[in-house]
Amino acid sequence: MIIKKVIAKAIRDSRGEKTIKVTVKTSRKFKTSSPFGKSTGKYEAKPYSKNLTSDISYINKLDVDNLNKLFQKNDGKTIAQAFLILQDTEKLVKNKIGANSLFALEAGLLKALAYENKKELWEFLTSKNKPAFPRPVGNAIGGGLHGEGIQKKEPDFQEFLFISNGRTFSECVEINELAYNLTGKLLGAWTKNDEGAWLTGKTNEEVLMILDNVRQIIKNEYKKEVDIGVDIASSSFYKDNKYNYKNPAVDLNKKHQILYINELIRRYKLFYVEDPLDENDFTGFKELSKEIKKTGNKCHVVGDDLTTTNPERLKKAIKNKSIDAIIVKPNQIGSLLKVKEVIEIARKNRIKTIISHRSGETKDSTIADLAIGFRCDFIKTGIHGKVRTRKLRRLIEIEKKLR
Ligand code: 2PG
Ligand code: MG
Repeated sequence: MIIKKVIAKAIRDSRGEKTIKVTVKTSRKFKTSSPFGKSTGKYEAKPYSKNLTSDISYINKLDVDNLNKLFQKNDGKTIAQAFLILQDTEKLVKNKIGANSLFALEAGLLKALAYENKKELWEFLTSKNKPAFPRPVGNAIGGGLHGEGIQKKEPDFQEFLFISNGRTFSECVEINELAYNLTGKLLGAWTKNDEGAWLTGKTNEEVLMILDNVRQIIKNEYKKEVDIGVDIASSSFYKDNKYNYKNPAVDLNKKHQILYINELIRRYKLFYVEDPLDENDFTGFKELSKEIKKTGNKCHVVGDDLTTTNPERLKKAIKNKSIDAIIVKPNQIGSLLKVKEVIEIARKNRIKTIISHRSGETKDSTIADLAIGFRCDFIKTGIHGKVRTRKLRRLIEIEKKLR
């Protein structure tokens, strides 16, 4: 494979913020753009080395001969070889670019290598494994930092999620859409946030009651199955050792936060809680996990800001028995080698993986290919809006190809 050029430029994400797009040019062009988060975890890698402009200028000045030398010793015919190329690329650009840029560059290189091998990215990554489809985790209602509901009131939890269970991926997507539309009607909602999630002034519990209702309707009238989850994103309202709820106003200490979340899990049969405690509180996550088991409920305790797609933080979470599922956002860490490592460590330790979009998204659908290629258990994205559904459509396209 011969790289003719690598081009980086700034584009706008779905929130109008600037982010990076990288094009790797061989006999064809392979494009990848990075998303951008709003509620970023404290332990995420820096998106850019200095800033977006300096990363763009570094990539545009990259001497492609140095990259092409890597292909002389290694033709990237297997996925193991391709990852060795990424390893050498990382040495080459070390400390010169941040996580957003590194992800876009590495994904571009992998897509080009896949093409050289006459494969699409998901196929190349899947290698000899039988492709498995993730379950979609769909964002239906926004609150917290993703809020701005009626009269500037919103539920304190950042996301209310539907996780459908169907025979095929396409059916899962249909069930989530149905749940989303029913929710909009029952909420009487007419506005959405930038993830396409409904906005409301209702409290967490009022919302959960509606979602419970939607689940019942789907079960009784449509004979389909959907689970409910929440992304509490609790670090965004944790201050001075308290969880500062606004709607309604109440401060909870760690012990009461654990009791409160456990009670919500019991009352609304929650299947999934993401970041229920602060991003530094590995033991708090563990205590909640224990409480859930004690009450005999089953609910995934998911790390996002806690783990930030970082192998070392995941190992710490495993040691502390903090979580049984992890969010994987490639641009939280940048390196696809580390993304792969995180997923492998998770799988070895029976931790479910949820590859995820960011609040600021682009039309890029690389995470859909990665979901199949890395055999993720779930994919989290929005249910409504082009930049969200593109990821879902890509998976439906792959499903059709495999039929
Ligand atoms: C999250 C994400 C995705 P952000 O917390 O899971 O909605 O938000 O991209 O703002 O970090
Ligand atoms: Mg999150």
